[in-house]
Amino acid sequence: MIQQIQQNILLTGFEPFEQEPLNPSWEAVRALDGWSCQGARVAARQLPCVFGSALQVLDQLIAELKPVLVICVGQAGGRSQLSVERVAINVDDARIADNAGCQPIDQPICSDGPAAYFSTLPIKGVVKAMRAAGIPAEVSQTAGTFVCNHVFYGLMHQLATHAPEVRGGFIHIPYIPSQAARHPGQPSLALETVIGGLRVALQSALTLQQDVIEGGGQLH
Ligand code: PCA
Repeated sequence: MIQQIQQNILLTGFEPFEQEPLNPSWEAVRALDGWSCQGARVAARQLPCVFGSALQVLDQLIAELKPVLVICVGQAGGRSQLSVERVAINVDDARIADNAGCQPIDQPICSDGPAAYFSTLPIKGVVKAMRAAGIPAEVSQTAGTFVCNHVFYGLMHQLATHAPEVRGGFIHIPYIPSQAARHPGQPSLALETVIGGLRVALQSALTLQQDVIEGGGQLH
């Protein structure tokens, strides 16, 4: 009998941080746990919002699941669209303490790593497909310098050095409405919309061989 080997997609979200009762990144990715896309199956996992340990957990998950695609997702309160991140930079510079009370300032994530890594997702294609599906999306030029950028950089370093054939990237998502209700004036997107956008991202990342050539830059 031929045994079918199940291919895994690793999709991560974060635990809540900065006094939020929930993190929409975890709420969205856990809704996709077990979802099949292009013959691969989503394994949704939670990362701690802690410098260092988040990457230890991520590296263990990659070793265990041997995913064909990794997308990490995080909350970016204040943003209004799904933000497909272009680049991870080699620095931790925390405005607030992480969930373990650490607040690194101007520390390299990897002392012998390059200054930056680009996402290996077809970022323009993902944004185009999200918009075509009616989901507000943008290319983002910075993932910040907190735990999300830390995880994004660590992910790309791990893949570049150990599994260069595996695509990886990071998507920031806005608050969901229940959070924005406690932060008057802040934009939000419904959880269902975010989940739909992540489905589109996974589909595009597994099917688009090459990124589309389309403007996605910013003047400043
Ligand atoms: N957002 C934070 C860390 C965890 C999360 O969901 C960030 O943007 O760095």
